Amino acid sequence: MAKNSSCFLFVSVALLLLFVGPATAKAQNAVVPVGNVIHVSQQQNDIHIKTTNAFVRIKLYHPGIIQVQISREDSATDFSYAVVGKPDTEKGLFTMSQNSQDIILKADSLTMQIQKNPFRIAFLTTDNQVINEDEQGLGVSWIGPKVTNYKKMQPGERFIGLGEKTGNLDRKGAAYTNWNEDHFGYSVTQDPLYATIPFFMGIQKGHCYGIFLDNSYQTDFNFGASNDRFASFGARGGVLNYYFFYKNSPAGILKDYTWLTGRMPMPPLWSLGYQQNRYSYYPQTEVMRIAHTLREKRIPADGITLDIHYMQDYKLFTWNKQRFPDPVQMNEALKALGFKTTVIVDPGIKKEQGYPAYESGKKADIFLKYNDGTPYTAEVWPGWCNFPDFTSEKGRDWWQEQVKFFADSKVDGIWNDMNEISTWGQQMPDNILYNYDNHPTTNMEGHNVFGLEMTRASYLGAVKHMKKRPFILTRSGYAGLQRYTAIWTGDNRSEDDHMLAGVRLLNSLGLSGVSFTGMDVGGFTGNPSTDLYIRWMELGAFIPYFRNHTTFNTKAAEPWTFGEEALGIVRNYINLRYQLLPYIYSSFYRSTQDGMPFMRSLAISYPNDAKVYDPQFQNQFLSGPAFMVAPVESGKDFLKVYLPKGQWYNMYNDLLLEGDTERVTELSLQQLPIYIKAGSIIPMQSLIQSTAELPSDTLKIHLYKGQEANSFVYYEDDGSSFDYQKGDFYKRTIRYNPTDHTLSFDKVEGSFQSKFKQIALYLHGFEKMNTLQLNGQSLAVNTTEFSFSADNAPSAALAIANGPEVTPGSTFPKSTVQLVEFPNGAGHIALEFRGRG
Ligand code: MIG
Repeated sequence: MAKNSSCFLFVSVALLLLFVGPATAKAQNAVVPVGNVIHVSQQQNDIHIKTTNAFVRIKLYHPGIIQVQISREDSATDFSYAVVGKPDTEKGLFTMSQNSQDIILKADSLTMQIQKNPFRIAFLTTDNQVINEDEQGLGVSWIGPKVTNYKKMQPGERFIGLGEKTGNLDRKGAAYTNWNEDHFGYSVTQDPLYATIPFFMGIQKGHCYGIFLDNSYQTDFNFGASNDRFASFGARGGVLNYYFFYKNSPAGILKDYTWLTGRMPMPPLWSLGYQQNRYSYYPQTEVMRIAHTLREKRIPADGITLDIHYMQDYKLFTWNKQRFPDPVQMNEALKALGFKTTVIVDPGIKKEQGYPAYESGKKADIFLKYNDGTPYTAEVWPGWCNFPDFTSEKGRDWWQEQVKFFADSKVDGIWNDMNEISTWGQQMPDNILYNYDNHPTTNMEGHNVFGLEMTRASYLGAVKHMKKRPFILTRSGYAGLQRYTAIWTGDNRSEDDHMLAGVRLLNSLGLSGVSFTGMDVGGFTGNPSTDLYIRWMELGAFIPYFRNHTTFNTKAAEPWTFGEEALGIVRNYINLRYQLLPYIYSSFYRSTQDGMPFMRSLAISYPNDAKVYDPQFQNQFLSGPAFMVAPVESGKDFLKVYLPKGQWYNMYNDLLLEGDTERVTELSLQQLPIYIKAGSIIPMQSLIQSTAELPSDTLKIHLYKGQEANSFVYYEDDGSSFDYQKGDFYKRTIRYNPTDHTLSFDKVEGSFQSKFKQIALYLHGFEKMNTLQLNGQSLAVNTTEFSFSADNAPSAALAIANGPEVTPGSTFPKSTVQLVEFPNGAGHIALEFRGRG
């Protein structure tokens, strides 16, 4: 059987060559359709189909994930830089039947109907409703090596995701190209930008699906731009290799997409603190001045980043000894102050006789070359450079060894810049060859994965030499980058629409499997107004990677540089972030488990609510499960906010607001509009100045009364080593049950000792209290105030005040607050009830 089919394939290739061969010139211009099905065979979970002009392989990859590969030659491939999930080998994932018109594949959650004449794929629910289908007239076709799949645009269909892409949350009517490029001070409509993630989700009539086109050539997506007929995706070369996901919720699809392309490891705790950047802080005394000023002014911070001026003539793996006479001593001194150092790296290795990195790279033969065997040379900061081929194992190994330089210098983070590759002229020639892990290819296929593979080498080298969790940041990347690195959105401008565009870029990255994302808060080029700076920093406290950065010829942008009022407000929000770290860290833990991003477009929780796509509300997002943030441009007095269905509390005054409403909110510069979802469980800690400092031993749990049961997985570990992978973590689920008024704590999992010995419970929105019990025993209640503001807050701006009235000392209706030992049985548990206030 197998023998017969391969024989058949051989003959058909020969026939194809006979027919197509002589007409090559013409075929270059022609649209070559996929054609009709002429043969079908099944091999375990794979279906092989030969059509008039193509070879198709359909693989039932994993429940809810189907891989489709279509190519002119029989060249299906299992090699991918993005995919790490292995296909299920278990038999019987689906049943196949066919008649003269169709092949029907039935799996647990969906049905594929493959029409034979011409070949068209439709994905259906098990009750035969269309989730997604090939456009009947256009299907799949080639023009030269360029392949495109045209899908029928369904009525009311929306499209979200596609990674680092500008534009609206709903991408309908727009088209995008994936080709990693550097755009200094880009416009808010620029496309493409720095990174490629060819994955999007479609939503129509309550159905939700995902499509990941795993092809690293330039890829092109069209969601009904300049046409009323189709949504298409295609590549400039290679196999049309896509994965179709069906789980009927964005969260379910994200879980499967990150199962396939991998999930982030736990970040080092310090990388979730505030990061102070500038292009560039030097010399050493200036770096120390910044660090000391942050401490003196009581602005919590964990990171200082060194930009290109720390290097000698911009040469990688060197320190400029005039500016930084003793980097080890400086980095140790920073550590003593509670700071970690991140340094920038670029991929270009200066071509200079006697420069060790160049000599050793040349000797190890790791540089990218043209097809005539000479190294590719281009100009970037250090002058004329060669570039490691990160798609070769020896290139990555070489880089990993270079990274030891940073470990030896007591650096904790590596910031991968310019890795699109960006060079002066911004035109990387096509005829540069890549090893592509022994699948030799040209820049046309290698370009988009260069950045990803650079971060892989940086990550592995840092893990190897630093012997703890490193922080890795990148500008460029490809699908799957979350396995190695955080990403930030490059050279934005200090303008209102850039702040909002940045929110959408980060939301879109979150919809594309990347949780650890950031933007230059305050803007990279130009100078923000004081108001814009404040608004952006307020927002920054709620985004995943919180760094302030600006370029060399702008006004300084540290929190104290915009006056006392700005400093007070900004400090307030940074303080809040530090108090929220137990919540933030636990939310990142969730990203490591199921790909749920920390920063969530409202489309994740409310995909079928048209309002969340409305341009006036599309920038609202959830920061973790509890906080809904409504970004505000500078100079506004009022903002219309949309509260999705359910109930929400105003964070500042505990006022309960009914959802499914639009509200006009009066603004004050001190308060970014933030709402807390009813039922939320929010673990917090006392204020610290950096994560190197221990908080008090009380975990403060804020509970917001709700109508629906809710739970929160609390997670803690040492924040820096990999021991958590061996079970050394502290994890427990906290559950709120509004029916019997209980808050309960599941048994602890893991061997780690929590840094908290007691719990203080803060109840929001509860009216009266009769009894308050801990495991059946009555507890005293006090009315200690809790406020989100800390020292030096301007005019109590963030105090939570005006909650519903309760009589101090009164008790709680039929409530049992069940607290199981925390931590691990030891310690006393305090409950505080915030009454009025
Ligand atoms: O050509 O290293 O996006 O954050 O400060 C500019 C200097 C190179 C671009 C990065 C920016 C960084 C800057 N880099």
